[in-house]
Amino acid sequence: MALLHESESGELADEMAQAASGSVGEGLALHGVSRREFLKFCTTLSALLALPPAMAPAMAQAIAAARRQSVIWLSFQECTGCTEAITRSHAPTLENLIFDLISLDYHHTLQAASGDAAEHAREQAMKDNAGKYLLVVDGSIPMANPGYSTIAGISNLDMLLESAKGAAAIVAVGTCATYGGLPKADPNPTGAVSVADILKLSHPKLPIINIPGCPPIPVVMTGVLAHFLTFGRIPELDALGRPRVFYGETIHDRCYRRPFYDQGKFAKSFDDEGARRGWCLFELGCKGPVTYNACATIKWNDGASFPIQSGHGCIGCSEPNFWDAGGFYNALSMPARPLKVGAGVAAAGAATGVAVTFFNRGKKGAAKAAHATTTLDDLEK
Ligand code: FSX
Repeated sequence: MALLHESESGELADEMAQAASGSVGEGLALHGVSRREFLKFCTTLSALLALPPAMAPAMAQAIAAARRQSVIWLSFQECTGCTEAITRSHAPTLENLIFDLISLDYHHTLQAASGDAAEHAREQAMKDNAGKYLLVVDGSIPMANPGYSTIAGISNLDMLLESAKGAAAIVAVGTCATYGGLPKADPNPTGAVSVADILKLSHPKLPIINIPGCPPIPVVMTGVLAHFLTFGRIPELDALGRPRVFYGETIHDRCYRRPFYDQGKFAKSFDDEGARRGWCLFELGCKGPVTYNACATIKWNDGASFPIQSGHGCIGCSEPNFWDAGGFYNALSMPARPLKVGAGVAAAGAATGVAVTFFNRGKKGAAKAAHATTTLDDLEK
């Protein structure tokens, strides 16, 4: 700003104020976004949210008429991977979100302001949008000692409680915020807990959306924010607080290697013939069968790929306690026995694979009906 001529600086300030105070439609016009481009954007968004294509025009109308949603984003004990991930979102992009759809009033990694000015922005946004802002939180909260993690001298716990008071809803992004994640891994030296662990007690009526993943899929984060903006309410959630539209199926349910699993064809090492042929990575530790997430359908980096497509099994990063749930390269134990029987007996192996598939489908079906996580213990039983 200091480099701009005074009149230019005034124009820019006016423009920003207008975009911030007006509707999304006004903001879009200000940025030269055409109606056609905006409709295309809404079509992508409705597909992402699994809405019928006919919803796109209604969605465009709702978004254009809405005011830019105030968002306050707090980061606690985490690695900043969640913020790194959201900067790679492609539908909508983070730029779409920030400049066109939301008013990101506080995010200490992305905002230009620092120190007192940054804290003032948070306080002002809370005051101006009381009862209406979305509070996004990544990272876990240390309960063993408030001094383990502070922002502007305020403990994570105090900042969470204070910022949650006037929020319309909470969005916990990342496995750290949703379940405690890496900081909570055994022996949990900071006494890390999740956002819901605290807010379910202090603000029992406040809606909490959990978006797990270490990090979560970028467009799942932006998609949930866009959903709130379009419909003014949170999406349908499962028993763990996750949006069903993104976490309703396991990675395994939609994995393109699934036919090999069903035929009992498994890679035995990362460089064997099976691996080269793209066979199932189950015996190499893939946690796809017990992991609910959309990696196999939405994928990453503009839909380019996801871990299993690049030759590595799913590590189950969006499931509770995944750091302590066994080694990344240990196969889920249940199907290991019958699969070994199948070695060298191709036909029997295929039949065994099918039987195991049905067994697992039964297990997963039951878990799905209750919408609970299928655990390694479940499969062992
Ligand atoms: Fe945790 Fe996110 Fe993993 Fe990292 O903010 S979910 S350690 S990707 O950064 O919180």
